[in-house]
Amino acid sequence: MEKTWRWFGPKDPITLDMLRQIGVEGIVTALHHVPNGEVWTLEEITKMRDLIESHELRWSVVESLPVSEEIKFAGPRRDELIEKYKESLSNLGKAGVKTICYNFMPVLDWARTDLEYPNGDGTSNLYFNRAEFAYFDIHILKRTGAEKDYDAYTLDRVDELRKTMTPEGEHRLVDNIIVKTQGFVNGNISEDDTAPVETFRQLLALYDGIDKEALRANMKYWLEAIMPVCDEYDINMCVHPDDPPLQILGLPRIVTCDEDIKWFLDAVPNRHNGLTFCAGSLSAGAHNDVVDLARKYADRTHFVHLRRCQVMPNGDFKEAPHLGRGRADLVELVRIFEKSLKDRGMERKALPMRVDHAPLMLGDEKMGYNAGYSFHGRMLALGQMDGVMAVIDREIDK
Ligand code: DNO
Repeated sequence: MEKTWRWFGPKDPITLDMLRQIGVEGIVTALHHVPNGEVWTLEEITKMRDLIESHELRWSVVESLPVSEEIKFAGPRRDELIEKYKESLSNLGKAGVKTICYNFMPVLDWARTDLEYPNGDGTSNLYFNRAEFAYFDIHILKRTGAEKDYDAYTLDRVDELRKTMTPEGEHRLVDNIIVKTQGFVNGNISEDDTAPVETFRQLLALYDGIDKEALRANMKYWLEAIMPVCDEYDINMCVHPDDPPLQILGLPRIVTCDEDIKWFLDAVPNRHNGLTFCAGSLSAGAHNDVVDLARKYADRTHFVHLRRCQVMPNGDFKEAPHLGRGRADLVELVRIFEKSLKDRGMERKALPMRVDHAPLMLGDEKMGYNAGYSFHGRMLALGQMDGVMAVIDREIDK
């Protein structure tokens, strides 16, 4: 696989020159300054591509070209926004950037409650505490009927939490769940939103009456509309699984498991309609056998995120070090993807892979990086995955 790295553009303190030094081959980025729903012009795309290429790297993947909420919930501006999306796609195609990651999660791009959960060795990772998330839902968001979505054990934990929760604790939860994790991914809420909870409630209301079937129909409608452009420019679309792959906040989620993946691939049976195999997100669902999913869907996978989660008996999950304890066997996944490329007569570099979230370590915590995107932690993980790939490639080529 091609070794890529998520880079947040010219303002990223981790520079392209630094990335070349650590063996990165391709860049994963987006035009983060273009507001969600606006067209990515050929001029802006070319500027970014040329900047990357001037450092002898290539722009391998767009992560993400965001799908506007109105496309997801089928609002009145849906067709207009789809036309804009198609224009952005054809501009990317003209510039030769042909792997596009996106997600179809309503409102919330991804969810964590703790961004610096101590690992006990001086490093920290991202963490999802189910009880804290339920507390946010029930006592901060005050979503009608929220209690019904949690089991008795989690509700007991919420009651315990309530006894010790402080205003600062509540603020931290809001910040982690809907501000810090969302702002930098072109989310709906930005760091300077003065009333994020209220904005968030309004966003959730947009999905009143949209169930799983309706969201699936909207995804199919959207995919069918954009496939002709993808065919014309040979663009591979790859949806990111829902993170975590669970139903949350009463919202429908439709990329969570084997049946969901099969559904969207079959609904639009075009090889340009594919998957971002995010091992981390999939492994956060105890129902997913991640290795089995990789075997099944390797040939429709256009982009790989290597990461693994450890799921606790109480429903919490923790992001584990890449070669540490976790539910996705990353060595086996590398073997499956490398072998699939070989079996299909494809170049090893034809499939971009990036290490995903990694620990904060060795001073990362002071750098203000976007949540999950440390430098030292990711560099270590990339070195580990690079080593795994080298061994697997030798094994496969024997
Ligand atoms: C978080 C990421 C997501 C991902 C998008 C893809 O770290 O995994 O924000 O980039 O969901 O559209």
